[in-house]
Amino acid sequence: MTTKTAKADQLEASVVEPTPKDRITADFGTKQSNTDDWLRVRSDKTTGPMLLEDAFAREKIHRFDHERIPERVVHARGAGAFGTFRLLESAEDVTHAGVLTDTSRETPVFVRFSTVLGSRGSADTVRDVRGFAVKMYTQEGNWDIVGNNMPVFFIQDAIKFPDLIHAAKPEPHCEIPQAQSAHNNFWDFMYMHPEATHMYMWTMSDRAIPRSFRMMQGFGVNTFTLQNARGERHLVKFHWTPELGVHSLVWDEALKIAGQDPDFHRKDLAEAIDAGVYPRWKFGIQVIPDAKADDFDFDVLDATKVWPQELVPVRYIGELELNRNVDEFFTETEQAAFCTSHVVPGVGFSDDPLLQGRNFSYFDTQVSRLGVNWEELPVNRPVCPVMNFNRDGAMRHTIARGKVNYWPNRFEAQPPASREEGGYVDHPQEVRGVKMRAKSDKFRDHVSQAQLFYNSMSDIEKRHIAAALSFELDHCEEPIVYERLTQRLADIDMGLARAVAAMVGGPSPAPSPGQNHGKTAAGLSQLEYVPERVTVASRKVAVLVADGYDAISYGAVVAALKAARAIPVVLGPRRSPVFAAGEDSQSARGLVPDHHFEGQRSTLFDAVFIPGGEASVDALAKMGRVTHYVREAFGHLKTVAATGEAVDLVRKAVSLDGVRFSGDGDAVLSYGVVTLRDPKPESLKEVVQATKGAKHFLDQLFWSMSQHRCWDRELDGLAAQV
Ligand code: HDE
Repeated sequence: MTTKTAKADQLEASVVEPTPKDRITADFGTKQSNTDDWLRVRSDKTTGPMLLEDAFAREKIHRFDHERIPERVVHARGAGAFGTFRLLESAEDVTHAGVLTDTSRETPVFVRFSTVLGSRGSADTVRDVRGFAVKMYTQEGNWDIVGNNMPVFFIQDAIKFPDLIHAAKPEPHCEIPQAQSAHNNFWDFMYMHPEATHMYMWTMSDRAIPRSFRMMQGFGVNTFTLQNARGERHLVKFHWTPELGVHSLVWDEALKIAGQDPDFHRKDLAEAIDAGVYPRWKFGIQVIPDAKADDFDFDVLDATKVWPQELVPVRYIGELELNRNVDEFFTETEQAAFCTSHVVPGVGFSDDPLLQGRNFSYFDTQVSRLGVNWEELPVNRPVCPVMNFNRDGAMRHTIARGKVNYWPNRFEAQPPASREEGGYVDHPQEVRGVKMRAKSDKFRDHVSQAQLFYNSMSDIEKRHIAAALSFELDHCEEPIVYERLTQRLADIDMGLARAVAAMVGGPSPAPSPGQNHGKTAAGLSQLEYVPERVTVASRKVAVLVADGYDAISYGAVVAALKAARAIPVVLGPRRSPVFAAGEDSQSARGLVPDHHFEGQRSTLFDAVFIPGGEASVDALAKMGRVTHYVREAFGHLKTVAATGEAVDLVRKAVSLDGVRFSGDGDAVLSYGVVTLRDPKPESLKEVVQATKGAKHFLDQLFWSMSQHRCWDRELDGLAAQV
């Protein structure tokens, strides 16, 4: 199902959908009778030379030779989808932008998510920032919010961007490593730029390994402005908060998925949309009136700082939904081009020195990647009329009728629009100062917010940050890099610095002259972002079966999962029919698993369920891959569920004293392991109320899955090394 929007209608005009009745032609339209053999001189015995005369063969090869365009210099790997933006509450007190004041509108959007460092063919699950670029096709023109899944950035001034990216991308002498920040140059740069301290605490947190694009926040990062009809200007930050909560992979899982399914995130997005579980985000704004810009300890134009929610609350006013996959990756996702400078009346820029530089960079990069007429490409075209006297250039498509191509002209044709006609009017701003290469003094504090972020993490998140830093610095073989960096960590937290130094080597860090201020702020720990209601929608559950499985518990659990829009995926020893207890090929058609055990690893699922059945469980218990499945899922803190005989299989696989298993008849949820030894139909009735402390098997299963991971398993040292 697709949602009809003005953009969908417009794109339809560019769509070609060949039917079996169509015949292959050359690009110039002539039908071709043979597209497989190059024209050549053949004798009875020999295949002779090929003829240059074969225009069709040459055209085919020429077109192929030029299929690639330069990949994006950063954010090369990404995936996108179309959707809609709905305004739930007018923000007319702060802006006159139609898209933020007219609650009756549905604005079509295109969103592209990306990693930053890797090439176009790199893996999805690497540790990295994720891009979150939104193009709103508004009635007043395109508005691009080109954001990330973290609210701050590494640098304060755009002039540093080439250095940052050179240091972070593969090293110049060997082009190693691909899509990784774990190398000398990256961490050397981080040390040399104390302003990066806050941001690398974010990239070392679980935010850098999201479970799904659908489960991460988005932030505009830079400080933009909004103007209302009275001409008053406000500074603003943009937020996208996912309906499904903010969730991450665990590191071991992220590493494995990079090999097992490098397309994990792009598949996840496309599959969820195809399944009709449309991802949604709330849209929020943080607003500071112009007159209050100086009221804060930090500079409100500094992109290495958040605006703590205690000081500037987030006001949620809209909703974004993605509901249509692209028809063709290259023409839509790859040719999509975003520009921070694309804004609509009512939205403007601040003097944020990173934003000012970005406003120059994006248009420029699109010209080298796509050519000067890139805004005419179907995915980039506004849905409102475009009229001006920009002309010509490579690949111009528009045919502009008329005698003049300049303004003013004798016909008074196509004059600029007045404010009343919707013309963009720049906010009049008084500017004074001394021309020099320096920013305001408030830009100099690089530690307070790094501390604020670290202090606000839960214990589990702090552990993960220490582990991530230990992994990354272990990849830096030059002592000057890891020793200086661990000393820098002492400015944030002494315990963290010492723990990392003990892992990566070098002297134990000396105490920092500064003190940790001890403050925390809301909204920084991702564990705060839980869905408003218990949901398992779009969660993937591996259901492991072999011949002789118990059809009753299988059927009840699978049906309940499907009803809740979770995605059960059946795995068996082979992808040909498997029979339930009491069935055989004479009496039944059997169940054809979606995959065999070697085809899909546990890493690709959110939970594992094994129904009982004596013969099935006997067979599964003898397969090392199945034991590994359960151990690995347990080690990755996922819900593991079993009924009947499978309870013992799970008990043996995880072999842990800390996990309490069910007695006869009871359903027990312990450390995210949900078991029911005696599965009678009445004990498997549909989900009643999945809440903490629920007694019923399906309620326990759903509750446990909705929690994403069982963190207690890790905190109590039960998670097996996998
Ligand atoms: Fe970008 N960035 N960036 N960036 N950025 C690009 O534009 C740049 C920055 C972001 O899905 C490039 O079209 C400079 C911050 C995203 O197509 C390029 C600076 C944030 C995407 C560029 C920054 C971003 C890009 C490369 C420092 C978060 C992918 C290809 C001043 C708010 C958009 C392209 C997509 C892409 C320049 C910093 C986000 C070269 C100079 C901060 C999501 O123009």
